[in-house]
Amino acid sequence: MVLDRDIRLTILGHTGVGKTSLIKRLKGEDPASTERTLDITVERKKITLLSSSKQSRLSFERYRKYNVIAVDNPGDFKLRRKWREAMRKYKTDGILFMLDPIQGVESQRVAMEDSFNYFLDSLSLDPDKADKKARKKKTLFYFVINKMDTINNDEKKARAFLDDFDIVIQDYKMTFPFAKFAEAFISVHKSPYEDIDAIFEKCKQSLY
Ligand SMILES: Nc1nc2c(ncn2[C@@H]2O[C@H](COP(=O)(O)OP(=O)(O)O)[C@@H](O)[C@H]2O)c(=O)[nH]1
Ligand SMILES: [Mg+2]
Repeated sequence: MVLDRDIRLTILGHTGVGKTSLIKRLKGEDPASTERTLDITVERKKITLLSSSKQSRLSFERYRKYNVIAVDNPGDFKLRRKWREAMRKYKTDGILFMLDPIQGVESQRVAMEDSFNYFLDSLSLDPDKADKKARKKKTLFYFVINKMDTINNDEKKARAFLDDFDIVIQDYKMTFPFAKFAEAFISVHKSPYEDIDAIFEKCKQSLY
């Protein structure tokens, strides 16, 4: 009996938002030391979600493990075509798009637009076919605001920052009517493990 399930995520976002740090945290490594990411890297980690211990002993969910397959990507604009390559190669269940409230909005909005276009390209290089596939596609778009410690964990401030991306997010919603959308406010460096885990918990809920 196979209990394990996969959660395949592509981690995208502008340079320096904390993509690699998040993956390090997921793997239980110290996120404090990261180096510039120059290529696609695939990280795998088998996790037991915190909610599983609350399940009945008779429930499969209690014993189920999730293989998180996290595809880390470089954020520099010159390396961004790798995003499409990553999604074509590793057949993602969804995109985890990270944002940094202390970096400028403009460059991050461009990254979000690139993420939209490259994801569509990964469905088909024919734009019309890609749009058609997008209309039926069940997928997940998770917008994660990182570095909450730098804005005193002010969620109101973080929401106001996220509002600056609303135009693009609305386009995602129109293009992918069957997609699930989620948002999280974390600090990879400071959040307790439960808050990091909650991201993957929500991915599970959206995908299964
Ligand atoms: N203050 C703060 N800095 C962070 C946090 N997460 C990541 N960083 C820092 O942001 C920088 C870029 O992180 P990195 O993971 O390499 O970003 P990437 O380019 O998106 O992979 C590093 O100096 C990290 O230490 C956080 O939660 N709070
Ligand atoms: Mg990186």
